[in-house]
Amino acid sequence: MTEESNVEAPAIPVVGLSALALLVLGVAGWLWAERPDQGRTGVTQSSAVALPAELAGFRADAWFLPDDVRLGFMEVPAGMFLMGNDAGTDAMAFDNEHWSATQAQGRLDLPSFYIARYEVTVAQFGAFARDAGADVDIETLQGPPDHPVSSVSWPDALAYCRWLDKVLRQSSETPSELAKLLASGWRVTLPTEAQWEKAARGTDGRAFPWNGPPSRDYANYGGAGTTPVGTFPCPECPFALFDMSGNVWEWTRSPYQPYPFTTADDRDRLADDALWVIRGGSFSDTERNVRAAVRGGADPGARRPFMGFRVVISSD
Ligand SMILES: [Ca+2]
Ligand SMILES: [Ca+2]
Repeated sequence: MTEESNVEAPAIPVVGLSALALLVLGVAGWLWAERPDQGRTGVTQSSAVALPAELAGFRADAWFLPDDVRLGFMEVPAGMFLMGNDAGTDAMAFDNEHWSATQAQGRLDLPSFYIARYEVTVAQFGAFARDAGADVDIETLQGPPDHPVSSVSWPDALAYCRWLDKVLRQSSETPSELAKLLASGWRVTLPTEAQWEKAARGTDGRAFPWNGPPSRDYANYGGAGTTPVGTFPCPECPFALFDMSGNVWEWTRSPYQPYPFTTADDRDRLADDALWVIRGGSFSDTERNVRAAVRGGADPGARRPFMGFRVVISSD
């Protein structure tokens, strides 16, 4: 992890990623830098994590995952989707969404995967911190239990994924469908940015998950803080997912690299100071930044009140 903490969306003249000072850098994109430890007031000892006795819609006996047959994991079937945008397909597109010299959008064929219906919540992350004995940033668990967890770094998010992977493999509470996947080599991890974008926009190339103009009826953006996950019903959204737009930005496991997207170059072209892709915008962003194709990049050590994550169960 580097000393500096950058959050960057190259070529995106973003406003509203937070109230913190942003530096607009034009072609190079914007970023701001500060040391990740600045402003931190300490850590919460894992033994001191307070968890609710119960939480409506979630299972206190199953790590506060959603109370449904697959613990909130929604299947995204295998197949093609349209990734990326340019001004020809979306007037609000940023340069870093453009696919290639000849194509505005790419057609990418992904194997099936499962993605969490909600962002990871404060209660879920608290269950991890207590069970795994992880001492976490004091900001992380201060929100209400059904809000998205935030102020989590990229390693924090991956540690949660590894823990959830372990407990799902070990527990009799794990739905058989998920247990079979895990037994056959699938794993709990962060989505790639391609998985994330397919889950957000489905297969028809839409700009917003709800396939219409910007609307605060469907997502928490342009506001002042997080809302409980699932606050904004979106029956029009693909795969019955919530908060793919807004609430908190979501970490992915993709390093920030130019399109066309491929995982083949993730390691070969990984820079020492690589940024990792964050997706979806947050409560403090404008409508332009909560489009399904928006790509931000963040230093892996960045912990911000507008950045969280959700998990996938993936075969790769
Ligand atoms: Ca989100
Ligand atoms: Ca790549």
